[in-house]
Amino acid sequence: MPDTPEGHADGGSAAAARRRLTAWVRDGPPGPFRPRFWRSPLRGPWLTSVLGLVLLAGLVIVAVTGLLSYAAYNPWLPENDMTPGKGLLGFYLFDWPTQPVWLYRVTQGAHVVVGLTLVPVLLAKLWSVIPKLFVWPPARSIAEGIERASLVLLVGGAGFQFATGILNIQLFYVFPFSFYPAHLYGAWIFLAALAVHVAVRLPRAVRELRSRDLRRELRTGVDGTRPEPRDPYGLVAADPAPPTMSRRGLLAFVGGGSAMMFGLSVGQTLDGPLRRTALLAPHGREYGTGPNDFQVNKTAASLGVTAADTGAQWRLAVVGAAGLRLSRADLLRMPLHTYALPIACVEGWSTEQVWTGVRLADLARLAGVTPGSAMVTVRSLQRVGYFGQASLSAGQVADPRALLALRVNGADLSLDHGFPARIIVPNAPGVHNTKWVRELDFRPERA
Ligand SMILES: Nc1nc2c(c(=O)[nH]1)N[C@H]1C(S)=C(S)[C@@H](COP(=O)(O)O)O[C@H]1N2
Ligand SMILES: [Mo]
Repeated sequence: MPDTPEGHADGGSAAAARRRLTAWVRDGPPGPFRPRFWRSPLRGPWLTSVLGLVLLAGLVIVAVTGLLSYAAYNPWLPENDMTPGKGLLGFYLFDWPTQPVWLYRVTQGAHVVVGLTLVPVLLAKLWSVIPKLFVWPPARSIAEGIERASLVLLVGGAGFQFATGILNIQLFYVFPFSFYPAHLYGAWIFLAALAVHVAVRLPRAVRELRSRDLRRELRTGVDGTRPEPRDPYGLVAADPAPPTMSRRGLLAFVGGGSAMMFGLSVGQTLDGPLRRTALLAPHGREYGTGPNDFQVNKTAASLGVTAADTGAQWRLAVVGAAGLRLSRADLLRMPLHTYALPIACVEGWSTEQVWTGVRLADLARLAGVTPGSAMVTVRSLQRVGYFGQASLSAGQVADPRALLALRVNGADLSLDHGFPARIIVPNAPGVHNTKWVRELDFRPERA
């Protein structure tokens, strides 16, 4: 039968539909499944390799600091790690030290700031390989099918980790699961897929990187921009459009985006005037006044902690071999010590302040336990929300700088910073510096 316009002759529509279907099966459905759909003359293995290697270097920092953060939570202590059935994934390398005091500030600041900085690179990398998402047929062999399925875990895992991380630092808990275990499981899935991807592609990426001279690319404008030579992987466009941008322009655009993310968030890890540059820092404006004028994570009001709970009636319950109740005046009569220590939040921001209070080790002795062998579970007055309790290791309790702080920068703690008393432990994640402490429950560690 001669070709007829679709649906003109009786019976022709069925034949045309069949032909269309045959063409779909052979060449893929129309649109992005057809190679000629993708026309950017910049796509190619060299560009993908440049973006991939930059991304890899950054992801190594994000992954290492992320796993360190897991260790920093002292996940083996009660109350600290609620991940169900974590098994081997709950692995950490060492007990988190109290020394140097700035370590978590640096590692967690790097985790968040580098993660944000990588967002433009990740998007550009995905853009550079997006034609591969639509490759037709979906798999020519079982091996290829498995390889492509592993990319679902890689891309999905990256998307999940970046999305949950960014939503969490915005305190925007829209996901229907708890951040901490989800980000931990997601990390292992993503890292496993990434390890496979790197093992398979790294040699190729390094080879491709040598195929063009970066300095030369950075000197080439739009006029001199030509597509990369056709590649066996199908990244280079089959029918490239004339360039509207050079590779230099693309790299500058991505690099500029990353520089902007870095520049507008790194200030949240610094004290002093540069802190005000952190326009992307989500908690930028919730400060106190006077000596208490520094970042507040959750306000007392938002957690239902009232001035009445924390007034003259307040007593600290100290539980151990002995049990006792102390008023704030009792605590102020004990030996007081002053140290400059940072609060370093898992959300990336950090700040150093000067804290005055009673040593946890002295309170342990009052409770009849020996510092160095006892951990403590700290419980707060708060009635709603998370982080109302946390456990500190025996090593943390024994550090002379680990305080039940009563004052900050020479003034009484403000209600938002944890009045009447809060925990400050050197090098601990901010979330373990429990505010509005109600009870210190000392017990032998690993009993
Ligand atoms: N009771 C209680 N303590 C808490 C929190 C909380 O939500 N409730 N937030 C923690 C977190 S996540 C951090 S980073 C620090 C922040 O202390 P700040 O608000 O005084 O800066 O407090 C910690 N102590
Ligand atoms: Mo935090």
